[in-house]
Amino acid sequence: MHAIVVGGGLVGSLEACFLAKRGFSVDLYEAREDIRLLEHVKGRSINLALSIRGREALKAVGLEEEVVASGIPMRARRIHDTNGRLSSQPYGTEEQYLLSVDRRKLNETLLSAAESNSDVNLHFSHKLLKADFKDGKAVFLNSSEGSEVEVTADLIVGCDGAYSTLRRQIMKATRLNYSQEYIPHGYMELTIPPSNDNTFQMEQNFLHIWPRGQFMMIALPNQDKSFTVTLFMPFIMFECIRTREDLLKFFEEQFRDGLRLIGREELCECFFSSKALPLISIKCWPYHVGNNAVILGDAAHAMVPFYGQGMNCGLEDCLVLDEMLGAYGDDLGKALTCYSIKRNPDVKAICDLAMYNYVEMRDLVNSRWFVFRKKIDSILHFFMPNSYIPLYTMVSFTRMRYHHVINKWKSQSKMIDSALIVLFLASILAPTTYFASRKQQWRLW
Ligand code: FAD
Ligand code: EGO
Repeated sequence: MHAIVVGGGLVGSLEACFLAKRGFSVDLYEAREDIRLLEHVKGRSINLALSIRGREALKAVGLEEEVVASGIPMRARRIHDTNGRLSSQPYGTEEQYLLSVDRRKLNETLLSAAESNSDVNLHFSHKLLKADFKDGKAVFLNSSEGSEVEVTADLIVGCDGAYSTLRRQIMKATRLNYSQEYIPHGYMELTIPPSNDNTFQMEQNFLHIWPRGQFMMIALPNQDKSFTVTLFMPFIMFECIRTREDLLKFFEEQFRDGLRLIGREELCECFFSSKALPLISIKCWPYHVGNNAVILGDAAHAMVPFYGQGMNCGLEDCLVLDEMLGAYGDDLGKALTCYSIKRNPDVKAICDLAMYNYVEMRDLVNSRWFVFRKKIDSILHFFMPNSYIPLYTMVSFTRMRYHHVINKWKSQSKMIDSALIVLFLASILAPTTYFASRKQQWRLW
């Protein structure tokens, strides 16, 4: 059988590997040039946090080891307060850590792995224009030659990101439910360079977080000993920072240690030469049409990045689709229907959790609260290792289905609430009954 994969990003290139393994002959079409041949790649986020779900998907195509070897483990969060004081909390046990991976490097690894299959052909500079699902036809614009190419296939898989063209085509063909939401925050990437003697300027095996309520900053380590810093802030605040003085004053007050590490000159240079990028959350349903097309990754579910799960979820999508193709063999229609039905509650759950985390982190007034909340979590987990598992742990370090995570989290919260009520009542009633019984005794006496 012949499959077309639209998009050669993280999810598209992994999906090509999966389909080749299932015996499909695969043609992958990517709108950009081959990033492996480019000096400079423009676009989003330089590094990403890879966790268990993404790793399991990579493992299934034999790439886990290679990717893990080039990533940097982040074993704990390190919280920076406004005075530059630090506090850290481990993510869990020895095996529970995030990996900071380079987006470009991971994408290159996946493309090369896909290409190494004799039945996979990669076509760069080919942009999907439209698709016709009646006869499984897709039309691409070859931007290097300015010509249009028409291709037919048994299966079209859309991995063309949040602004997916294939999704728009599916919308015209079927009753696709769709909703999107831009949040008030945007993000901007900055860099903490390596020190003069070429070492990391902060400790490397941490996810560094500067929680400040309305805005926040994080930093993930890179292999070249730099850190990529991401500042999340409402667009209106970005717009309020107009001059060097505004910017330096803001950083001086909020991120003094960060400012020193980034460098004043470099900060101003970078801040004023880039613009804040938007964050969008997208949900839709179903993910397939008929028996020949389906969307995966951001094309099916863009989420806000406040859980570090977008890519992990997209890679897990490939794993779930592969499971369905395995179970229903040649009946593509059934495999795609079952994929949509099985994946929907989980996709909805992680989009909601990501949005919930955004609201939660935004409303935490400062870093003290952040640390406090994480302490409570770890204390409860220490005393009830099986019945209380922190939400973050379930999402990032287990492959529990996302919608089961929400259910367990809700029942845990209920349990904690009841325990608190019992404690509260006991603390009122116990002394009262005690004194009441003493009074009784006294009367008898
Ligand atoms: P994309 O990476 O967007 O790839 C889509 C590809 O399709 C692109 O190569 C594009 O050129 C191509 N394309 C688009 N249109 C067409 C067309 N018409 N024809 C042909 N090709 C086309 N996730 C994590 O798991 N951990 C993190 O730490 C994390 N951090 C993030 C931080 C930020 C600031 C942001 C914005 C996101 C973050 N994510 C993270 C999410 C992650 O980046 C995405 O979920 C992931 O990149 C989705 O991969 P994708 O392949 O579905 O889409
Ligand atoms: C109370 C305290 C409630 C992404 C803390 C909720 C997210 C949330 C964006 C971190 C880690 C990978 C990330 C933690 C919370 C990536 C992440 C977390 C950010 C921002 C991120 C944690 C890229 C939320 N994981 N996380 O527990 O360390 O806690 F800070 Cl802005």
